[in-house]
Amino acid sequence: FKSSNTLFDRQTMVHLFEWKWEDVAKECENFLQFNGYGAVQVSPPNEHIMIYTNNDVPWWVRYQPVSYRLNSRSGTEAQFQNMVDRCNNVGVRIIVDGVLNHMVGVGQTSDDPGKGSSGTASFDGRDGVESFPAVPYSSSDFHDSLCHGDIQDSDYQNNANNVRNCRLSGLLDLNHRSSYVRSMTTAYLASLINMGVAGFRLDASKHMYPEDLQAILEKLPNAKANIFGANQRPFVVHEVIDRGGEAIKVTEYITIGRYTNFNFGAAVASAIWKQSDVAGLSKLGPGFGYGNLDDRDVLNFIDNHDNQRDDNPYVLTYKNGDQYRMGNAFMLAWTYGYTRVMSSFYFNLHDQGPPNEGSANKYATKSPTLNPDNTCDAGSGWVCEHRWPTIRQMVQFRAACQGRAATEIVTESNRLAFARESIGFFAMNNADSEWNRQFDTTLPSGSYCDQYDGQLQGSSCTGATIAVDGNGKASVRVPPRACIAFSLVSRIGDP
Ligand code: LM2
Ligand code: CA
Repeated sequence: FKSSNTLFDRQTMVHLFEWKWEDVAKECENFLQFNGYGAVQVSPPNEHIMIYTNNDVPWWVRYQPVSYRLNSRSGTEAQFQNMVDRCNNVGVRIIVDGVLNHMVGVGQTSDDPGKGSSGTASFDGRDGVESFPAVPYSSSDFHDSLCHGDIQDSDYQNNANNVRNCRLSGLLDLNHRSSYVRSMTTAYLASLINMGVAGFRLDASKHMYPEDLQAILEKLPNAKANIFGANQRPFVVHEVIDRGGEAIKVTEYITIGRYTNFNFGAAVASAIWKQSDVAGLSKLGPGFGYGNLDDRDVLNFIDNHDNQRDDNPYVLTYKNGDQYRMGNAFMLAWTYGYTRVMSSFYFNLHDQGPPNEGSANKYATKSPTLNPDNTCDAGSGWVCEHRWPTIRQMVQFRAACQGRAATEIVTESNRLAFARESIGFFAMNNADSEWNRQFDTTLPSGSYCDQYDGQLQGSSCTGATIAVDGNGKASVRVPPRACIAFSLVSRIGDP
């Protein structure tokens, strides 16, 4: 379950949070395939509750399944299949956000009565009723007999069973010890694999026993051979938040896939905020602080859809502007793990949903629109970090440098530079003065265009150019609080 199932030269996935299937399909065809992106993590495709509040539909309705039928705010089953096919046709894989831990919340408010019908499915999630005929699940499929209530804050430190058997913020907790629940969840994931998806981001894996997940995952078919080749297991990344000090640890999950490494974004943010030194990021990998396991165990990312919404995020987000660019650039230049780029919509409030077409159109999700420079038009409400010139070029940089070690590591106070052997060179200057020095870039002689703040357009460079001599040496000026990146991809005058 560890292999990303991406093409070899496409080594980053992007989370197109809340995008519609038709828009994802177009993005695969028009942009992702040309910019080194290997896969898209999509929002949960299953039927979910709808809540209308504040002239909006909150984004988190997607995390309250009412059935495993594929009708969601992002589109229908036919549109989902069409997206999978079109993305696979251009070599971009689809990773589904699988919500297996729970169904809906028990519902207490007039906005959220906990029952109703959504898409094609009716449901009644009220406490004790717990009926989901479109799966079907009934009250005996949930954990009420083991725990009838919510996970308490203290459980995270000292009661792993409660974290797995009690309700996560009021959400009805499925019992995956039951062979029936296992068979329903396996069937759901298997149907997606048979539609051509490459794998899963499993929501709330911390809240499910690894042995139950293993039983569910073991029964899955291989990824479709006509797309992925023979005998390929689906890719699985478990969402497990473990930043130390908790009863449940990421090590419990590494035999059944990768885990979401929340320690990575935390380390990068603290370095860029100068709570630590970016020079120390030269050790960011297995053994760096807590929770950074082997290369093949981790999915690394700067922020995700949850922690970007924290009151005072401990990670960098699009709201940090240039610092966010630096963080992503480092992640993509560095050798560690499989990487994921976040792609957001602008928000002020935690619950705010994606850009929508208003009440007359039942708050249907809007499509992103583009500026002439191929970034997303902020007026459409989408941030599209994955299209920011720096980020998209660093994704290409990463793709080009795949398999090459980080060598010639140079550190100074608040500064870090390294080469990706004979393919690329990266320097990050988090100090307040220019970093001007000679480096061994390991690159063939030539003239290179900076991919961090410029880009190669035909044979001209819109940013700084760097001359590498016959010994691979170059004098590089890295502006304060910025990076420089160049690679064979940005060699000027190459055919
Ligand atoms: C996750 N990973 O483990 C998701 O990444 C995260 O986004 C989900 O929370 C969570 N687990 C459950 O899948 C989000 C959101 C919550 C929201 C839930 C369910 O962060 O705020 O909870 O989805 O939609 C909402 C209300 C909450 C209420 C609950 C149940 O915000 O106040 O609790 O529904 O009705 C009474
Ligand atoms: Ca659970």
